[in-house]
Amino acid sequence: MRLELGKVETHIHEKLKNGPLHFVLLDPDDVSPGMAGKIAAVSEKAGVDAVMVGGSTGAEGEVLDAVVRSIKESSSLPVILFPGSHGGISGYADAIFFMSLLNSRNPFFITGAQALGAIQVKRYGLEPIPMAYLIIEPGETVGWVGDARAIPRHKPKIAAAYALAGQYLGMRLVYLEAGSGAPEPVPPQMIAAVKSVIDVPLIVGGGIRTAGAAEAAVRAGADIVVTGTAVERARSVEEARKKLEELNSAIKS
Ligand code: 1GP
Repeated sequence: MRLELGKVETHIHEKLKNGPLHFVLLDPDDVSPGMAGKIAAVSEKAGVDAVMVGGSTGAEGEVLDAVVRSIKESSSLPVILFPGSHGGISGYADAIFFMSLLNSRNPFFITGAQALGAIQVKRYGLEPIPMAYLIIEPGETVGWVGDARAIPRHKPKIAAAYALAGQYLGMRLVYLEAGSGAPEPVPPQMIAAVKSVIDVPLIVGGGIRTAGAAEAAVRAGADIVVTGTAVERARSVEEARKKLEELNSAIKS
C-alpha cells in the first residue's frame, strides 16, 4: 500500500514554499467555545495558516469537541489537534499531530498514548501527521505532565540529535517546545542547530509573545511559529486581532 500525504499536510507543504507559517494554538481549558470561534475568525483575517487545538490538562471530551466545532463554524482554517494524550482526540477536527514526546522518561508519552488513540484516529477519519515533539527547558506544564527530561537551553546539539533521530524514525515534522507560557522562547542558537541537520519542517513554540521573538525564531530557521498565550490573554477580540496581526506580519516579513 502506498502512503500518500493527506490534505492538511500537503496544504502545509504548499504554503511553506512561500515562506514561514503562523499557527495559533487554542487550549480548550483556557478559552470558551464562543471565544475560540471569534479568535479563529480574526486569525483567518490576520493571515494565520492553521489553528491547533489541545492542552495538557482538561482539553478533552465535550469541552474539546465544542471548541473544535466552534472554530470550524467560524473559519475555514484547518484545525489540527495537538493532544496531551489519547484523550485529546476529537472527530470534528481535520487532522491530528500524531506526536511522540521523544525526550519523555515515561513510555506512555512516547508510544503508549499513541497506541491507545490510533484506532480512534482511524475511526474518525482524522489525518495523522507524525511529529517528533521535544521539550526544551523550562518545559512548563507539558514538561511536568509529560515527564520530560527537558533539553537544557544551552545544549543545542542535544536538541539536534533528538530532532534528527525523529526524522530518521519517519516523523515528518519536528516541534521544539519551550512550554506554553514559558518566560523565554527556545533559544535561536538551538533552532539554528536543529534546522541545520533536519530536512523536515521545523515548528517552534512556547513563550513567543512579541514580534521580536517571532522574528528571531524565523530568522534562526523556524518554518512554523506557534503562538497561544499571547492571543488567549487578549481581553477582547479586538485586542486579539491586533496581537495576531503584529505576530503574523513579524513571521512573514
Ligand atoms: C504551547 O508552543 C505552544 O504548546 C504555544 O506556547 O502559549 O507560550 O504561546 P505559548
